[in-house]
Amino acid sequence: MSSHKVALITGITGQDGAYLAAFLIRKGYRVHGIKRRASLFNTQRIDHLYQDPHEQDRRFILHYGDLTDATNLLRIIQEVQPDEIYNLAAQSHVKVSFETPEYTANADAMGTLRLLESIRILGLEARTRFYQASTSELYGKVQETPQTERTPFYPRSPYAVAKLYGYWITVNYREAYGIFGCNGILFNHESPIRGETFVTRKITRSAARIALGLQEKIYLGNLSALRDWGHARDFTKAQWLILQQDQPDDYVIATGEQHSVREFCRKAFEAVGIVLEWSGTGVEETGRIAALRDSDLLRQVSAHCGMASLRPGQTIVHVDPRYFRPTEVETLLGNPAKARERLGWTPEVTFDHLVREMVLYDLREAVRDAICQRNGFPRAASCEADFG
Ligand code: NDP
Ligand code: GDR
Repeated sequence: MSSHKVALITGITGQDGAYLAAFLIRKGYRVHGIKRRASLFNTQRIDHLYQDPHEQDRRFILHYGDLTDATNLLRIIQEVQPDEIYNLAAQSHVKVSFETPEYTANADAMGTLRLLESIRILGLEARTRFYQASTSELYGKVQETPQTERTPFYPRSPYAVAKLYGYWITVNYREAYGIFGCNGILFNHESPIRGETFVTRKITRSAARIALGLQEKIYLGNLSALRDWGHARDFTKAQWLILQQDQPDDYVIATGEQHSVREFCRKAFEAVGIVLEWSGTGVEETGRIAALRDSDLLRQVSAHCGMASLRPGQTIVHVDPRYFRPTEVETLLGNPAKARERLGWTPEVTFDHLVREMVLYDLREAVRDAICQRNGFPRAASCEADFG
């Protein structure tokens, strides 16, 4: 009989899945993860944790699966007999949820139900604790600021509406069947491995690529949106703490600090020595280079690669309405007092540190791209390429 606690993580190939898996392995867990079949490798974020299936006593095991496939989830849970399930899998992009609302509901809402039902059908109510990745998007059109566990919800996207179902079905299964089910209401959290189409990573990646001359400009949507941004490393630790309590409960996880997209942009470009000035409003708003300064981050990578020839006055940030949402969440700010008091949780990474860590990572990526490009090695193989 193994002494390791067993965790099952859905969404293990995502940002949070990768941080949480590494954290749980360090804590001595045996970690099982569910990944989707994809036509290209989708395990880049967890490759460092991979263990060959032929190794004895593995602590990291992957299973093919999908939140839209009930029998598959039931079989995996029966096989794994987890002490803890972390339901992190989701179609997690708010803007994309307007384009794929039915799929988003199937994965994000029904997927949660399928996992809870599996626990019940298998008679694991007393054994398996369940974490649901709930979100500050539930507050949507906010009814009070800052938001707490008692603030009313008002979801503003198909994603948020699907997550509202996930939230309540978790509460309902806790009350109806005594399942140790908990919601972490997490505000935005980012990292160097954040998906490239979320606004923070889109900005840090562009700042790095513009500084190295790989890209000319960036197009963004609503620059005035306000978010409470933390670091995924801090936030995944909170997910674990939530399941270690004596009683199941729901917690807001946030930093309690708010910044605009415009401000995130300003900080990220400053980190690569580009001082931005804004002019115009709405779709006419632009960000121009006001000045170029020395940047310690750029100096760290400049030995490997040339820089862009940028000049003050150049416009590098534009607004493109294609990135606007049909219904927007303008402002989010969390109050993490309950998590601080009950879980002893406080975020460690500051906003400035988060931005710099992301920019440094993207600078290194951009250097690699630049070296490959300048030496005639494209990063991605193309069926159009002439390999002759
Ligand atoms: P990501 O988008 O980085 O990861 C989502 C994960 O879910 C990926 O592993 C993805 O697989 C997987 N997935 C998507 N659809 C399915 C499906 N149908 N079946 C199985 N797996 C699926 O999200 P994050 O790591 O940032 O977020 C984790 C969770 O927390 C999500 O539920 C998100 O909605 C929620 N959340 C996130 C916040 C944030 O700021 N990051 C804040 C609050 C909540 P693949 O790699 O194959 O695409
Ligand atoms: P969000 O994150 O919608 O809060 O959901 P995202 O980074 O996509 O948007 C944050 C804010 O920035 C504005 N924005 C842009 N967003 C994107 N993606 N691209 C742009 O070009 C752009 N320009 C401006 C958006 O309008 C928005 O106001 C994230 C996801 O991780 C969810 O899964 C999670 O539940 C919530 O955070 C909390």
